[in-house]
This record gives sequence, C-alpha cells and structure tokens, in this order.
Amino acid sequence: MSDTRIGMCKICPACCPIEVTIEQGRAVSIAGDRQSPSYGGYTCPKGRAMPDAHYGPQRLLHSQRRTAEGSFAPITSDAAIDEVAAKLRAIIDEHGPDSIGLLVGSGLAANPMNAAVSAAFMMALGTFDERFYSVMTIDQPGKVMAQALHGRWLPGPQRFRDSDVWVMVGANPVVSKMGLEQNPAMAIKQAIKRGMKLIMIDPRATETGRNAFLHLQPQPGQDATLLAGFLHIILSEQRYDTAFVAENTQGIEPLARAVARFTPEHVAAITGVPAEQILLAARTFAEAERGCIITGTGPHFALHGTLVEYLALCINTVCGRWTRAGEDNAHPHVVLPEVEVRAQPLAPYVPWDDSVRCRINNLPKTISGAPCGTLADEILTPGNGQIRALICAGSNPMVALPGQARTEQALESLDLLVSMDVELSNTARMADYILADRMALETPGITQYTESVKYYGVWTHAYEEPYAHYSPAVVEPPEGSDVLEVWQFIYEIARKLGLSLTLYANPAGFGEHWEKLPVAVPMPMDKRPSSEELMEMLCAGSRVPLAEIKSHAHGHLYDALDNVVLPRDPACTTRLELADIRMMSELDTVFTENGATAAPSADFPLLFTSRRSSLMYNSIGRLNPMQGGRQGYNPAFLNPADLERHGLRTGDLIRIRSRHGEVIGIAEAEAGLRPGTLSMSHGFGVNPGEAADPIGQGACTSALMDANAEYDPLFGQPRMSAIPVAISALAA
Ligand SMILES: Nc1nc2c(c(=O)[nH]1)N[C@H]1C(S)=C(S)[C@@H](COP(=O)(O)OP(=O)(O)OC[C@H]3O[C@@H](n4cnc5c(=O)[nH]c(N)nc54)[C@H](O)[C@@H]3O)O[C@H]1N2
Ligand SMILES: Nc1nc2c(c(=O)[nH]1)N[C@H]1C(S)=C(S)[C@@H](COP(=O)(O)OP(=O)(O)OC[C@H]3O[C@@H](n4cnc5c(=O)[nH]c(N)nc54)[C@H](O)[C@@H]3O)O[C@H]1N2
Ligand code: SF4
Ligand SMILES: [Mo]
Repeated sequence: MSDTRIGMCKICPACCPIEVTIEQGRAVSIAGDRQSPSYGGYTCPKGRAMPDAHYGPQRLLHSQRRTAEGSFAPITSDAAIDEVAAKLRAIIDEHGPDSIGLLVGSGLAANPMNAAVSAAFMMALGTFDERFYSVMTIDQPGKVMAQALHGRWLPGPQRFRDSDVWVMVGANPVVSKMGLEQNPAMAIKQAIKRGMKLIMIDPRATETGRNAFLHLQPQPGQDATLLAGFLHIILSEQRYDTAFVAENTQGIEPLARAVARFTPEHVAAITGVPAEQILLAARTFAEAERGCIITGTGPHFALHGTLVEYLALCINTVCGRWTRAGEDNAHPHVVLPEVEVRAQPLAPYVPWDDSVRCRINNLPKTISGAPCGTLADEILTPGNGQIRALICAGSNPMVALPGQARTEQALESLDLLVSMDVELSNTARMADYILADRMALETPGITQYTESVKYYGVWTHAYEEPYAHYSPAVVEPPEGSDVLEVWQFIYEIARKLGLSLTLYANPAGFGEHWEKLPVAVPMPMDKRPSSEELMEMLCAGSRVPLAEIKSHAHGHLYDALDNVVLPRDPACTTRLELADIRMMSELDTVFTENGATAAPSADFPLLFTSRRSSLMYNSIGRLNPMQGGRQGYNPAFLNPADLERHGLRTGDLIRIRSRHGEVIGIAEAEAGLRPGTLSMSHGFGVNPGEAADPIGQGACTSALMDANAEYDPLFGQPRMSAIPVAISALAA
C-alpha cells in the first residue's frame, strides 16, 4: 500500500513543493508537485535523490562518540547532550565563552528553525558578534556590503518575469537556483521566448546561457574592470535615466570621472573581451525598458567582489532599474510582516566597525558576521579568545573553508569538535561527537528564509509574487533511529548550561536596513516546544497568519494581497550613493594594477575557477549513492586546446598545483570554456590523512586556496576563484 503526501524539499532555498510516495512509513520516491501554483512540477536530481539520502547506508541514524581507539561508537542523543554540555561547561569555565565557536552551514537549509536557535544560543553566550560563523561570509558577503554602501532601494529591482534584458555576471541559476528558485530553466526559456535579451558574463558557456543573446567570456577575476567599462559607455553616451538619477542619487559626477579611464580599449585589453562586444552589451542593457544586472559567486570569489557588486548596483541605479511607484513590489511579503513599501531608498551606511577588530588579519567587525576565512587561525592562535571548542551545525569546513591543510591542523588541535550532520562528512570524520540530525522530509518547512534573504542583496533568493508554502514533516525518522533536530540538540545543551534563549522572529531587514525589526520571542526553557510550536514563534507577526498558509497544502499565490509600491514620502531626502569613497578608491587600485591581481604567469598559466555540480549542494549528498556517490569525482574541466597543448585527453589524471597546494584531478574537455581556464566544483576529496582516491572521491579544491594569502581587506572574503594554477600529466 502506498500513499502520497505533499511536502517540501528543503535541500536548498528553492523550497520546491514535492509529491512524496510513501510505503510502510518510508519515502520511496519524489516527484514535483504538479498542483503547485508556480513551480510547474519542478524538482532537480538532488531533490529526487532524497529517499536515498534518508535511507541509504551513509545516513547516520544515531549520534556517535569518538572512542579511545579513534573510531566511532553510537551514543544515545541524551548521553551525547549530557557529555557535550559538560565539556562545553568545563571549557567555558576555564577559558570563557569566546573559546566556543559555532559554524552554521548549508546543511541547515533543510530546517529553518536550526539557524534561528543556533543564533539564539550564541546570543545567550554573549559571543554572537565574534564567535557565530556563517558560511555567508565565504559566499557573497560583498553583496550586502555593497548594498550598505550604495543604499537599498526598498521595492527591489525590476522583476525578471517582466524584464526585457538581464545581465548575469558569474551566475548559473539553472544549476544553482540562486535568484530563480521556481523552475529556473523554464523561467529562462519563457523569458527568452517573450523577447528578453539575456547577456551572460562567464568564462564558461553555462546551462543558463544556452539561448543567450550575448555571451561575454572574460578572463576570470576582471569583472570590476568590465563593469566600470559598461558604466563609462552608459554615462559618456548619455544613455542613462537622468530623471531617476536627479531625484534619487548623489555622486554621478565623481562616478563618471572614476570610470572615464575604463575605455572599451582598456577594458578589452584587460578582460580579453572584444571592444564591440563590450559596447553591444552596455548599449543593449541601457536601451532596454526593464531589466537588471546581477552577480553570482563567480565574481565574488575572485576578489573585488564588493566592488563588482557596487558597480552592478550603480549600473542598475543610473539606468533606473528599480521598481517604481504604482508598480508591483518586486518581492512581496507573505510570511514576513506587513510593511509599507515606498519608491525610495534606505540610506547608505558603512557596514563595518573599525574600532572592533578580529584577532586575525586585523579585520573589522562587519554586519556579515565573524569571517569564516579566519576561523582556522582563531583556533590555532594562542591568547585570549582562542577557540577551543567548535560546533559545526550543518557545515563541513574540511572541504568548504579555503586551505584544507590549515583547517585540518586547526580542527585537530581543538579540545572539542562537535559535528551536527546526517552522514560521516569530511568534518564529522574528525569530530569528537557527531550529533545525528533529522533530514528534510522529517521536519516541517516554511518559505520564510527564501522570502527574507532578499535583504542580503540583489539576486539572492525571494519570490517575485506573493507566494508562500508550509509543509508538515511527511515521514518519521527510520524505525530504531535516535535522531533529533539540530535546534533540539542546541536547545537541550543550552538548558544544561543554564542559558535562556530568545528567538528573533521574522526579521524584515539586515544590517542597518530594516523595514520592520524582528520580534523578540523568549523560548520557554522549562519544557522544549514542539517543532510546530517553534515554527509559530519563528513566524510571529507574519503578514498572512501561519494557520492560513498551512491551509494550502500545495503552497499558495496570494494574488489578492495589496502589493503596489507607494510614492516617495515627500519628507524623505535619502539618496543612493554612486561614488562611495572606499569603492572609488578600490576602483582606482583595480585600474592601476591593470588586471595583475588575477593574472596567469609562466609558472601558473591557467586560472582556476569554481562552479557547481548539479548532483550535489556543496558537499551535501556527497556520500549518497545517487548523488556524490554516482558522480564519484569532480572533473577538472579544460578547453580542448589547453588539453591538447598539455598532451592530455579526457579521463587523464593530472596534477593541479597552485602557489598554496596541489590536488590530483581528472581532466575533461569542455569546448565552451574560455581557454586558459580550469573549472571545477567543490565539496569532493578526502581529508589529508586519508587515502587519496581521485576517481572514487575526487579532489578537494580548497587545497588550492589559502585563506590568509589574499582576501578582501574590508571583511575577509578569501580568494576562491581566478587562482593561478599549473597542470601536468600524471603517469597512469
Ligand atoms: N573550493 C570551494 N569552496 C567553497 C565554495 C566553492 O565554490 N569552492 N563555495 C563556498 C560557499 S558559496 C559556501 S555557501 C560554503 C558552504 O560551506 P558549508 O555549508 O560548510 O558546506 P556544505 O558542503 O554545504 O556542508 C553542509 C554539511 O551539512 C551536512 N548536511 C546535509 N544535510 C543535512 C541536514 O539535513 N542536517 C544537518 N545537520 N546537516 C546536513 C552535509 O553532510 C555537510 O557536511 O562553501 C564555500 N566553499
Ligand atoms: N546544484 C547546486 N546548486 C547550488 C550549489 C551547489 O553546490 N550545487 N551551491 C549553492 C550555493 S552555496 C551558492 S552560494 C549558489 C551559487 O550560485 P551561483 O553563483 O549561480 O553559482 P555557480 O553555478 O557556480 O555559478 C557561478 C558561475 O561563475 C563563473 N565564474 C567563475 N569565476 C568567475 C569570474 O571571475 N568572473 C565571472 N564573471 N564568472 C566567473 C563560473 O564559471 C560559474 O558559471 O548555488 C547554490 N546552489
Ligand atoms: S534541491 Fe533545491 S531545486 Fe532541487 S528539488 Fe530540492 S529545493 Fe528544489
Ligand atoms: Mo554559498
């Protein structure tokens, strides 16, 4: 007897509604929910592999404790909580609360309550600002930094669904779903059919760009020069929206002066993109009625990410590509609170505090949180505030943090490493305790995070129509298992430590840009709330009551909600900043360095770039036989001409060396890749002490990086793309 239930895939913030076929209490297959009002029955291979993720041999069904011999033995969740709490207590008593670090990662996306309670825990310890690490600081922190310096246009950018031009700088949403969560391939196909001119800026021809109007293939790491060139063309040819600029901005003259040096000839020489293509792209964007230029991880990983984002914001602003009064708000609220949306900006501000510095690299405190790039050194560097215990909640620093050897050294030196995971990830394998979490189908879900992450910048996520979905847990964890949700572990540990937790529910804003402040909800500490009760707390003050959202099993489009943007408040004098001094000074550096920050050399003639695997979400699903297990390794993609030049063929083993480390990869020809580029996904590979297996396990690309070698001076995003490398054939 099988039964079908409607659930939500929460592997990524796309939150696809799914039809789950259940037999004897277990999910046996996943299909897209065809009754969904807006996903068109979409799922991706990661979502469809969920049954194997939940019931495969790699799934952790019990928490684990490291034994004296170094292997793992199962431990009950109660005992694990007791022991972890006692160890944390001892470390705090001896070294203070700032000796405890918490790293939240992508594995928490499966359950929106986990990150909220993790943050509440660190706030209760009083160390949230310094010791709460989020992988957002090695993702695209430049997005929120640039938005702070530029100012945030309240109603958001013009919408993809009714735009006639769109420029994507190093983003590939058909694979990543970043920015376009609802059936991205279909959304792009429809947009192009409608006449949208899609312009891709990417060293590789991507799945997203298949039917693009134009594909610029710049040398990796030169996007700031390219976008400054666009601005120069748009401003010098008077192709901008003078009325919008006059009413809403300041700094147009200094911006025009700063970009004047970025002539098409200069930009062509630095980026390797022909001048005619640069002119065509900039003019096409400016001539269109509606559209947007957005960035993805590509430029953010390649240093100067904040500047690239800032220039993209400036291009959108001078072309007036923001939603106006009388139009529909680009990202309407349903779960988030009701707010009044006016066609005006939130003021620019400086998103860091120079007076509060990290122990490592003298980085200032910023709104994006403690910088992950410094985590290994915070553990390794003696002195006040040295981290001695690390809790990894749905994160996998052994493959995610740049500089694998240093991360290993750091994790090994800890007094306590706790990994909250669902499989024996690279990091879990090094842990003292592994706390086994519930998986996506075993917990309720809500589209709140997807709605709210718009505050992090343009093209993060968020719905372009008033859509929301709640899904209950659709299955119980496997029989005989002993698993708890991450938030439940943290809550119980907090209780043992005598902490009181306060949730900050439904935040409508980020940094200093708030439409409505979050609601502080003290958690009852005498008895653990149920997951449903916690979800109620988390959605406190939602625009549509949670009970109403729950009444639509397939998700719902709230077309009747008033969504129209109001005119600028006559009293509002706020303006968007086009020429922030820090950004103009960095642009100056980019010009004088003449592209040297991301240049190949005779010793390292290729530039390594990151990309994403369609079967995994970072390392999520790595040990699932239907995901990472099926793929086995992450190919080292190269242009056929580069392969030939090195006397290589697809399938050959190669040594890949950077200034910081080396890995063994497997070469694969990719005709659409810019010559001189090596493109690889991450999340693969073994730990340094483990037997290397390039074919069965792939390569850990983080080993080619060094978090301390090159990083953004403002907030520490390490260079993770446009890394000079050399390759050589390995004897078979
Ligand atoms: N070389 C290189 N490094 C990168 C990147 C890159 O492109 N190249 N990308 C960077 C980016 S953008 C990011 S966001 C970070 C990501 O950094 P992390 O978030 O640290 O990395 P993930 O691999 O996503 O780790 C997620 C962990 O959660 C576990 N997990 C899966 N499902 C669940 C679950 O339901 N519950 C729990 N508790 N755990 C679960 C997985 O097994 C895995 O161990 O990596 C960064 N690092
Ligand atoms: N299937 C799948 N989906 C994912 C993930 C995953 O691992 N797998 N990871 C998730 C995470 S954590 C994130 S942050 C998002 C990221 O979402 P995206 O940013 O859309 O990520 P990618 O698909 O890697 O696209 C980045 C593109 O940038 C290009 N690129 C690399 N270097 C440069 C450069 O210097 N300049 C330019 N212009 N382009 C460059 C790459 O070739 C690649 O096509 O994806 C999320 N979604
Ligand atoms: S992994 Fe993301 S895109 Fe794929 S089915 Fe799940 S929610 Fe949808
Ligand atoms: Mo990310």
